[in-house]
Amino acid sequence: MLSNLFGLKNQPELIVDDIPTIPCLICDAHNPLDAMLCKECSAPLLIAQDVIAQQREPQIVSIIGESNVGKTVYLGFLLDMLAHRAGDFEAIPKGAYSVDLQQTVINHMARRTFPPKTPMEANEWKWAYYQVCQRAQNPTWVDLIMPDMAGEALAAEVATPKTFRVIRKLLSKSSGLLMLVDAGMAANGSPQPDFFSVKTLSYIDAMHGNKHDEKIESPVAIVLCKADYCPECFDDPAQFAKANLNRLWNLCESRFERYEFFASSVIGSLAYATSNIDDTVVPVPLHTALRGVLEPFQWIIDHFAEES
Ligand SMILES: Nc1nc2c(ncn2[C@@H]2O[C@H](COP(=O)(O)OP(=O)(O)O)[C@@H](O)[C@H]2O)c(=O)[nH]1
Ligand SMILES: [Mg+2]
Ligand SMILES: [Zn+2]
Repeated sequence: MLSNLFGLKNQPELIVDDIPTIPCLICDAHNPLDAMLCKECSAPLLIAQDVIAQQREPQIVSIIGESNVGKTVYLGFLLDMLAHRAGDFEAIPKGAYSVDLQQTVINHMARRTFPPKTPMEANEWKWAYYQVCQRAQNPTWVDLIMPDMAGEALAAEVATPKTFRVIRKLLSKSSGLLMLVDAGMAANGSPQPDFFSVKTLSYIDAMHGNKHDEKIESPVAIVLCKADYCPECFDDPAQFAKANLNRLWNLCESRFERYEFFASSVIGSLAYATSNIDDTVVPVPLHTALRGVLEPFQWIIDHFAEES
Protein backbone atom coordinates (compact mmCIF):
# COMPACT_ATOMS: atom_id res chain seq x y z
CA MET A 1 0.00 0.00 0.00
CA LEU A 2 2.70 2.47 0.97
CA SER A 3 4.72 1.75 -2.12
CA ASN A 4 1.63 2.28 -4.30
CA LEU A 5 0.72 5.53 -2.67
CA PHE A 6 3.97 7.32 -3.15
CA GLY A 7 5.79 5.24 -5.71
CA LEU A 8 8.33 4.36 -3.05
CA LYS A 9 9.68 0.92 -2.28
CA ASN A 10 11.55 0.10 0.92
CA GLN A 11 14.11 2.77 0.16
CA PRO A 12 12.95 6.32 -0.47
CA GLU A 13 16.25 7.28 -2.14
CA LEU A 14 16.43 7.62 -5.89
CA ILE A 15 19.64 7.99 -7.82
CA VAL A 16 19.57 11.02 -10.14
CA ASP A 17 22.81 11.83 -12.05
CA ASP A 18 24.73 9.49 -9.73
CA ILE A 19 23.56 11.44 -6.67
CA PRO A 20 21.19 9.80 -4.17
CA THR A 21 18.12 11.98 -3.73
CA ILE A 22 14.87 11.89 -1.80
CA PRO A 23 11.57 12.68 -3.55
CA CYS A 24 9.26 15.23 -1.95
CA LEU A 25 5.96 13.65 -0.95
CA ILE A 26 4.03 16.70 -2.03
CA CYS A 27 5.54 17.89 -5.32
CA ASP A 28 7.78 14.91 -6.25
CA ALA A 29 10.88 17.12 -6.72
CA HIS A 30 14.20 15.37 -6.02
CA ASN A 31 16.14 16.73 -3.09
CA PRO A 32 19.54 15.99 -1.55
CA LEU A 33 19.35 13.29 1.13
CA ASP A 34 20.37 15.64 3.93
CA ALA A 35 17.90 18.43 3.04
CA MET A 36 15.23 19.23 5.63
CA LEU A 37 12.79 21.06 3.38
CA CYS A 38 11.95 20.53 -0.28
CA LYS A 39 13.80 22.95 -2.53
CA GLU A 40 10.71 23.41 -4.72
CA CYS A 41 7.81 23.70 -2.31
CA SER A 42 9.44 23.82 1.16
CA ALA A 43 7.43 20.86 2.40
CA PRO A 44 9.18 18.90 5.17
CA LEU A 45 11.21 16.00 3.75
CA LEU A 46 11.58 14.18 7.03
CA ILE A 47 8.16 12.73 6.49
CA ALA A 48 9.30 10.70 3.47
CA GLN A 49 11.80 8.92 5.71
CA ASP A 50 9.36 8.53 8.60
CA VAL A 51 6.68 7.05 6.37
CA ILE A 52 9.06 4.28 5.36
CA ALA A 53 10.53 3.79 8.83
CA GLN A 54 7.21 3.64 10.64
CA GLN A 55 5.11 1.95 7.98
CA ARG A 56 2.18 4.28 8.21
CA GLU A 57 0.48 6.56 5.81
CA PRO A 58 0.85 10.26 6.55
CA GLN A 59 -2.39 12.13 7.03
CA ILE A 60 -2.22 15.53 5.42
CA VAL A 61 -4.69 18.06 6.73
CA SER A 62 -4.92 21.20 4.63
CA ILE A 63 -6.29 24.49 5.84
CA ILE A 64 -7.92 26.29 2.96
CA GLY A 65 -9.84 29.51 2.58
CA GLU A 66 -9.74 32.93 1.02
CA SER A 67 -7.00 35.44 1.73
CA ASN A 68 -7.62 37.29 5.01
CA VAL A 69 -10.16 34.74 6.26
CA GLY A 70 -7.99 33.89 9.29
CA LYS A 71 -6.02 30.75 8.28
CA THR A 72 -2.67 31.78 9.73
CA VAL A 73 -4.16 32.89 13.03
CA TYR A 74 -6.32 29.77 13.31
CA LEU A 75 -3.53 27.33 12.48
CA GLY A 76 -1.07 29.05 14.83
CA PHE A 77 -3.49 28.77 17.75
CA LEU A 78 -4.50 25.22 16.86
CA LEU A 79 -0.88 24.07 16.90
CA ASP A 80 -0.31 25.92 20.15
CA MET A 81 -3.31 24.20 21.75
CA LEU A 82 -2.03 20.82 20.60
CA ALA A 83 1.39 21.66 22.03
CA HIS A 84 -0.37 22.42 25.34
CA ARG A 85 -2.04 19.00 25.23
CA ALA A 86 -5.55 20.39 24.86
CA GLY A 87 -8.16 17.67 24.45
CA ASP A 88 -5.64 15.11 25.75
CA PHE A 89 -3.74 15.35 22.48
CA GLU A 90 -0.04 14.79 22.43
CA ALA A 91 1.75 16.58 19.61
CA ILE A 92 5.40 16.32 18.74
CA PRO A 93 6.81 18.87 16.29
CA LYS A 94 9.20 17.21 13.86
CA GLY A 95 11.86 19.82 13.26
CA ALA A 96 12.22 23.34 14.58
CA TYR A 97 10.65 24.82 11.43
CA SER A 98 7.35 23.23 12.52
CA VAL A 99 7.24 25.53 15.53
CA ASP A 100 7.81 28.75 13.54
CA LEU A 101 4.20 29.43 12.60
CA GLN A 102 2.90 28.87 16.10
CA GLN A 103 5.64 31.10 17.51
CA THR A 104 4.96 33.92 15.03
CA VAL A 105 1.24 33.95 15.79
CA ILE A 106 1.65 33.77 19.57
CA ASN A 107 4.35 36.47 19.60
CA HIS A 108 2.25 38.88 17.55
CA MET A 109 -0.92 38.32 19.54
CA ALA A 110 0.99 38.81 22.80
CA ARG A 111 1.97 42.23 21.40
CA ARG A 112 -1.66 42.88 20.49
CA THR A 113 -1.12 42.76 16.75
CA PHE A 114 -2.23 40.29 14.12
CA PRO A 115 0.52 38.38 12.26
CA PRO A 116 1.57 39.70 8.83
CA LYS A 117 0.07 38.48 5.58
CA THR A 118 1.26 35.12 4.22
CA PRO A 119 3.40 35.61 1.08
CA MET A 120 2.05 34.23 -2.18
CA GLU A 121 5.24 32.29 -3.00
CA ALA A 122 5.11 28.67 -1.85
CA ASN A 123 8.73 28.73 -0.71
CA GLU A 124 7.83 31.30 1.93
CA TRP A 125 4.93 29.38 3.44
CA LYS A 126 5.43 27.89 6.86
CA TRP A 127 4.81 24.18 7.08
CA ALA A 128 4.20 22.28 10.24
CA TYR A 129 4.86 18.57 10.55
CA TYR A 130 3.61 17.07 13.79
CA GLN A 131 3.04 13.58 15.03
CA VAL A 132 -0.19 13.66 16.97
CA CYS A 133 -2.05 11.17 19.08
CA GLN A 134 -4.97 11.40 21.41
CA ARG A 135 -4.15 9.62 24.61
CA ALA A 136 -6.82 6.97 24.67
CA GLN A 137 -6.64 3.29 25.61
CA ASN A 138 -5.12 2.34 22.28
CA PRO A 139 -3.46 5.50 21.07
CA THR A 140 -2.76 5.67 17.37
CA TRP A 141 -0.31 8.20 16.03
CA VAL A 142 -1.09 10.21 12.96
CA ASP A 143 1.36 12.30 10.98
CA LEU A 144 -0.04 15.70 10.29
CA ILE A 145 1.41 17.95 7.66
CA MET A 146 -0.26 21.30 7.74
CA PRO A 147 0.93 24.04 5.42
CA ASP A 148 -0.08 27.64 5.90
CA MET A 149 -0.78 28.53 2.30
CA ALA A 150 -1.64 31.93 0.84
CA GLY A 151 -5.30 32.42 -0.06
CA GLU A 152 -4.34 34.17 -3.33
CA ALA A 153 -2.43 31.10 -4.48
CA LEU A 154 -5.45 28.89 -3.78
CA ALA A 155 -7.71 31.35 -5.61
CA ALA A 156 -5.38 31.35 -8.63
CA GLU A 157 -5.30 27.54 -8.77
CA VAL A 158 -9.08 27.27 -8.37
CA ALA A 159 -9.65 29.85 -11.13
CA THR A 160 -7.16 28.22 -13.53
CA PRO A 161 -6.45 24.62 -12.47
CA LYS A 162 -2.83 23.38 -12.69
CA THR A 163 -1.22 26.83 -12.42
CA PHE A 164 -0.15 26.20 -8.83
CA ARG A 165 1.06 22.61 -8.97
CA VAL A 166 1.95 22.45 -5.28
CA ILE A 167 -1.61 23.30 -4.27
CA ARG A 168 -3.14 20.75 -6.59
CA LYS A 169 -0.81 17.99 -5.39
CA LEU A 170 -1.35 18.95 -1.81
CA LEU A 171 -5.13 18.92 -2.06
CA SER A 172 -5.16 15.64 -3.93
CA LYS A 173 -3.04 14.07 -1.16
CA SER A 174 -5.00 15.55 1.74
CA SER A 175 -6.95 13.14 3.90
CA GLY A 176 -8.95 15.91 5.50
CA LEU A 177 -9.72 19.57 4.91
CA LEU A 178 -10.38 22.43 7.24
CA MET A 179 -12.14 25.03 5.14
CA LEU A 180 -12.30 28.45 6.74
CA VAL A 181 -15.15 30.77 5.84
CA ASP A 182 -15.56 34.36 7.06
CA ALA A 183 -18.73 34.25 9.18
CA GLY A 184 -18.59 37.98 9.91
CA MET A 185 -18.74 38.86 6.21
CA ALA A 186 -21.49 36.31 5.57
CA ALA A 187 -23.57 37.66 8.45
CA ASN A 188 -23.23 41.15 6.94
CA GLY A 189 -24.90 39.91 3.80
CA SER A 190 -21.79 39.61 1.58
CA PRO A 191 -22.14 36.75 -0.94
CA GLN A 192 -18.31 36.60 -1.37
CA PRO A 193 -17.55 33.92 1.30
CA ASP A 194 -20.33 31.74 -0.11
CA PHE A 195 -19.06 32.02 -3.70
CA PHE A 196 -15.40 31.49 -2.80
CA SER A 197 -16.09 28.34 -0.79
CA VAL A 198 -18.44 26.96 -3.45
CA LYS A 199 -15.75 27.49 -6.10
CA THR A 200 -13.12 25.80 -3.94
CA LEU A 201 -15.27 22.77 -3.16
CA SER A 202 -16.36 22.41 -6.78
CA TYR A 203 -12.66 22.46 -7.76
CA ILE A 204 -12.02 19.66 -5.25
CA ASP A 205 -15.05 17.77 -6.51
CA ALA A 206 -13.82 18.05 -10.12
CA MET A 207 -10.31 16.99 -9.08
CA HIS A 208 -11.65 13.78 -7.54
CA GLY A 209 -13.53 13.09 -10.75
CA ASN A 210 -16.16 11.00 -8.95
CA LYS A 211 -19.32 9.95 -10.74
CA HIS A 212 -22.38 12.08 -10.01
CA ASP A 213 -23.80 9.48 -7.62
CA GLU A 214 -20.49 8.99 -5.74
CA LYS A 215 -19.85 11.44 -2.95
CA ILE A 216 -16.39 12.47 -1.76
CA GLU A 217 -15.42 10.64 1.40
CA SER A 218 -12.58 12.75 2.82
CA PRO A 219 -13.83 14.66 5.86
CA VAL A 220 -14.35 18.40 5.36
CA ALA A 221 -14.76 20.59 8.44
CA ILE A 222 -16.18 23.98 7.52
CA VAL A 223 -14.98 26.49 10.09
CA LEU A 224 -17.07 29.64 10.30
CA CYS A 225 -14.36 31.88 11.66
CA LYS A 226 -14.38 35.40 13.15
CA ALA A 227 -17.65 34.28 14.76
CA ASP A 228 -17.06 36.93 17.46
CA TYR A 229 -18.61 39.33 14.90
CA CYS A 230 -21.84 37.26 14.87
CA PRO A 231 -22.06 35.29 18.13
CA GLU A 232 -25.39 33.68 17.09
CA CYS A 233 -23.25 31.51 14.81
CA PHE A 234 -22.03 29.57 17.87
CA ASP A 235 -25.57 28.46 18.74
CA ASP A 236 -26.11 26.45 15.56
CA PRO A 237 -23.31 26.69 12.96
CA ALA A 238 -25.10 24.44 10.44
CA GLN A 239 -28.26 26.54 10.62
CA PHE A 240 -26.18 29.71 10.28
CA ALA A 241 -24.59 28.25 7.13
CA LYS A 242 -27.92 27.15 5.73
CA ALA A 243 -29.24 30.68 6.13
CA ASN A 244 -26.16 32.75 5.22
CA LEU A 245 -24.07 30.41 3.06
CA ASN A 246 -26.84 28.55 1.34
CA ARG A 247 -24.96 27.71 -1.89
CA LEU A 248 -22.16 26.16 0.14
CA TRP A 249 -24.55 24.25 2.37
CA ASN A 250 -26.32 22.78 -0.67
CA LEU A 251 -23.09 21.76 -2.40
CA CYS A 252 -21.83 20.02 0.75
CA GLU A 253 -25.04 18.09 1.03
CA SER A 254 -24.98 17.03 -2.64
CA ARG A 255 -21.31 16.10 -3.07
CA PHE A 256 -19.68 15.34 0.30
CA GLU A 257 -20.20 12.30 2.46
CA ARG A 258 -18.69 13.73 5.63
CA TYR A 259 -18.91 17.41 6.40
CA GLU A 260 -19.68 19.41 9.48
CA PHE A 261 -19.99 23.10 10.28
CA PHE A 262 -18.17 24.68 13.24
CA ALA A 263 -18.05 28.21 14.62
CA SER A 264 -14.71 29.60 15.75
CA SER A 265 -13.11 32.77 17.06
CA VAL A 266 -9.80 33.65 18.66
CA ILE A 267 -10.71 37.15 19.81
CA GLY A 268 -12.10 38.21 23.18
CA SER A 269 -12.32 41.91 22.38
CA LEU A 270 -11.12 44.14 19.57
CA ALA A 271 -10.23 47.80 19.40
CA TYR A 272 -9.49 49.86 16.29
CA ALA A 273 -6.53 52.13 15.70
CA THR A 274 -4.94 54.02 12.82
CA SER A 275 -1.96 52.24 11.33
CA ASN A 276 1.27 54.19 11.72
CA ILE A 277 2.44 52.86 8.33
CA ASP A 278 -0.33 53.89 5.94
CA ASP A 279 -3.10 55.64 7.93
CA THR A 280 -5.61 52.80 7.46
CA VAL A 281 -7.78 51.63 10.35
CA VAL A 282 -6.51 48.33 11.75
CA PRO A 283 -8.09 46.03 14.33
CA VAL A 284 -6.17 45.61 17.57
CA PRO A 285 -6.78 42.30 19.39
CA LEU A 286 -7.01 43.40 23.02
CA HIS A 287 -7.12 39.89 24.32
CA THR A 288 -7.41 36.41 22.90
CA ALA A 289 -10.20 34.05 23.85
CA LEU A 290 -10.15 30.80 21.91
CA ARG A 291 -13.51 29.31 21.02
CA GLY A 292 -14.12 26.42 18.66
CA VAL A 293 -10.48 26.05 17.59
CA LEU A 294 -9.88 22.45 18.61
CA GLU A 295 -13.33 21.04 17.80
CA PRO A 296 -13.04 20.96 13.98
CA PHE A 297 -9.63 19.32 14.23
CA GLN A 298 -10.94 16.76 16.74
CA TRP A 299 -13.77 15.97 14.36
CA ILE A 300 -11.32 15.39 11.46
CA ILE A 301 -9.21 13.08 13.63
CA ASP A 302 -12.30 11.14 14.72
CA HIS A 303 -13.25 10.65 11.09
CA PHE A 304 -9.79 9.38 10.16
CA ALA A 305 -10.23 6.87 12.94
CA GLU A 306 -13.59 5.81 11.52
CA GLU A 307 -11.97 5.19 8.15
CA SER A 308 -9.19 2.94 9.42
N1 LIG B 1 -12.62 39.44 14.78
C1 LIG B 1 -11.74 38.50 14.42
N2 LIG B 1 -10.84 38.79 13.48
C2 LIG B 1 -9.96 37.82 13.12
C3 LIG B 1 -9.97 36.52 13.71
N3 LIG B 1 -8.98 35.79 13.12
C4 LIG B 1 -8.39 36.59 12.22
N4 LIG B 1 -8.96 37.82 12.21
C5 LIG B 1 -8.66 38.96 11.29
O1 LIG B 1 -8.38 38.44 10.00
C6 LIG B 1 -7.14 38.94 9.53
C7 LIG B 1 -6.46 37.92 8.65
O2 LIG B 1 -6.02 36.80 9.39
P1 LIG B 1 -4.95 35.79 8.78
O3 LIG B 1 -4.86 34.64 9.71
O4 LIG B 1 -3.68 36.50 8.43
O5 LIG B 1 -5.71 35.37 7.42
P2 LIG B 1 -5.18 34.45 6.22
O6 LIG B 1 -4.89 35.38 5.08
O7 LIG B 1 -6.34 33.55 5.89
O8 LIG B 1 -3.98 33.69 6.70
C8 LIG B 1 -6.36 39.29 10.78
O9 LIG B 1 -5.39 40.28 10.52
C9 LIG B 1 -7.46 39.80 11.69
O10 LIG B 1 -7.74 41.15 11.41
C10 LIG B 1 -10.97 36.25 14.72
O11 LIG B 1 -11.07 35.15 15.30
N5 LIG B 1 -11.82 37.28 15.03
MG1 LIG C 1 -2.12 33.53 6.01
ZN1 LIG D 1 8.18 19.58 -2.74
